[in-house]
Amino acid sequence: MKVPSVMTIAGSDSGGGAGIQADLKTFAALGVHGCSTITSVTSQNTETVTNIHDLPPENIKTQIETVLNDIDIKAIKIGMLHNEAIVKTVYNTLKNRDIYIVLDPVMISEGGDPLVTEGSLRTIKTLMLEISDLITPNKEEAIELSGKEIKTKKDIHNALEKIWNKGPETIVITGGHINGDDYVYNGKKHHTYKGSLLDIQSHGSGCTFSSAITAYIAKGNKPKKAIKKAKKFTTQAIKNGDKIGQGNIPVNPITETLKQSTKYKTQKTHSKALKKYIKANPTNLIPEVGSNIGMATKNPQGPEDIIAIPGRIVKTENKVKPVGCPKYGASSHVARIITTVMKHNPRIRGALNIKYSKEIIDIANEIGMKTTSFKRKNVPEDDTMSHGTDKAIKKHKSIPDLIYDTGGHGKEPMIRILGHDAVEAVSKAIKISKKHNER
Ligand code: PXL
Repeated sequence: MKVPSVMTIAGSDSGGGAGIQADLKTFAALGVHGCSTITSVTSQNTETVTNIHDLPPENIKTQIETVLNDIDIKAIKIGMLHNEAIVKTVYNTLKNRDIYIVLDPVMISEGGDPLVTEGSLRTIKTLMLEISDLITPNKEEAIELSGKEIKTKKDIHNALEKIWNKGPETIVITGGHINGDDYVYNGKKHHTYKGSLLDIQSHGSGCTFSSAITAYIAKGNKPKKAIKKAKKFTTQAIKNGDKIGQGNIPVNPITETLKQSTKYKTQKTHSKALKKYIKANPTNLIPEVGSNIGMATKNPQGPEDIIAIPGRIVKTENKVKPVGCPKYGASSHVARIITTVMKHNPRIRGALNIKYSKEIIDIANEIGMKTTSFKRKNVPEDDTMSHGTDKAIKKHKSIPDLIYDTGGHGKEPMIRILGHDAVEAVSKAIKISKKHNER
């Protein structure tokens, strides 16, 4: 099936945080084909807007028409319309077309710089509201559009109803400048979509939200569903933002998609490792407490980014058997080992624990593996895995192939095999198992 196409009509933010740049990233992350009509080119960074260059209305008209004449655009997002001539051009070009329009009534930048002239604002209030299907004002924009003060929830409802009478079928007053909740009205009922205020001075969240709604509408969602999904998407994009410059934090609409794809790739490698282990059937390596195979994604944020087997791998009737399907966050034990190893070398992302015996350590040394150990009595009991792994690596002065301990009171001795990924760790274990069986 063809991916749906959408268009953004908005300003360029040279700092890459808001405007066209945020819109196209959002479209890409949500799997729609994004077209763009640039209305103005802003000279901007994370702190300030220093210049705005408006494109000629004739050019804006041809950007829109040239795309629409060829591509089946399912929905259009409209953002920054700097002057009155631009508003009128966009209005005239779209008024007789039956395409779903999402309007983000942009007025000032996060840094407080005005992005529209008075003439633009006046015509947005009439012409743009008339042709828009869904609009996404923040609190200040809703006050401007409705001419009503907003202090209480009743005020929000009044403003929504007032704006609704001017044309848009669905209105969301976004909660970023209120309490994090979004307020939605569609002429029938008021809805509140719960959210929480994030303690992040973000840049581009409004653009991302309206673009995400546009993408979800184009993918066939009803407005209310599109708003809900877009809120979730935008919250992630805000949370994933980094301090790129000295000022506000640009949203990052792409990272969540990349994280999911990294998790998928890691899961595939982990699954390959587990299959290899089951096939080799190294029953001689399974400890009393069971084995586990773990692997972290690149750049893990916590145990939730480390995959392992929930009930470990046990030995039954001379077969090794995983107990449960591999899952992210399944083992804090393995997670602590891998997290500690990755602090020393982020490229070593796989680990596996096997049974300890002096003979197994001798075999590993004989076949040229680097081995090292720690003593349980020398590390704090509250987090033996992190402290023990750290101590062993520091003692060895590099990452070994395996780290062992000879046990403690009520604690089975254990070997942890490390590798760049789970497959490499498992391969090392299988080598040891074969040598051990040959004896
Ligand atoms: O976030 C509103 C916005 C929209 N469009 C452009 C912007 C900004 C905010 O800075 O720069 C081009």
